[in-house]
Amino acid sequence: MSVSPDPSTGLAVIHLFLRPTPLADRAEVLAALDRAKDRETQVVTVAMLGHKADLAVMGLAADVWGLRALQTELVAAGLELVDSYLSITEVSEYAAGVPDEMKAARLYPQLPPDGKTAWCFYPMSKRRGDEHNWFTTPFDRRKELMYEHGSSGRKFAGRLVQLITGSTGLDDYEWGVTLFAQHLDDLKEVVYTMRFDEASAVFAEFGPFYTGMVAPADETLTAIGLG
Ligand code: 76R
Repeated sequence: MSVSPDPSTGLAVIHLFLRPTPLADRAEVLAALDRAKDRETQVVTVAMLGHKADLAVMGLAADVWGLRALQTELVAAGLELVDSYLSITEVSEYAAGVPDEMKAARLYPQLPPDGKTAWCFYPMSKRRGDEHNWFTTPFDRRKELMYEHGSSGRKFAGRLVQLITGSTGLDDYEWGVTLFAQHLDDLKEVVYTMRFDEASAVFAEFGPFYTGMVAPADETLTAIGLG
């Protein structure tokens, strides 16, 4: 195998959105997921709601070829890949001063969190318009805005786990946002609340939203008709 272009720190994260074809084979899908776990890839399976996809598989790994193998084996098992997103874990430049423990949790998250089965994913960027341009805004001002953002996020402590992964140069938006909560309305409330924070109200641009329920792989496959 060629030298792997693994992230120098943290994990690569692939969100795969899939749909069973008539050739889909439940045992092969389960075997592909088990093999990924054997390669130390963290795998989260989600039964999706709505037409965008039936199944989401999140893979997190230090080893990028391992993520490629996961994708290859799921497609070989008869799943059609209808969308995807690639990003990597990161410590935000505005969180440089946080304790090492918190940095480690951002770079090496343990997923999925217990009891939080309401799941959504969306990609987002910060605006680069003539009037409002995040990237021409001075660092200290951006830091203030992110501080406001963090304070508003902390009001959801215990109700929500967020994974913000960087994708500038890797995929179409600048970040992937993956949220885990107990109830669907927790997802709605946090996103709605943040819309009023200046960092989101003035600067955020959002891609499509994907929503579903986190469940063990066998339960997820049964739910999407791959019994
Ligand atoms: O890492 C930290 O917890 C430190 C504070 C913090 C940073 C630096 C933080 C806290 N976030 C940070 C960075 Mn966040 N976050 C989002 C979204 O829908 C929207 O409007 C935005 C999507 C949510 C829901 C969310 C939740 N955050 C970022 C960045 C990177 C910016 C950069 O580096 O330029 C983005 C794009 C982003 C977006 N954030 C929190 C939350 C929550 C709930 C918290 C509080 C976490 C806690 O302290 O428990």
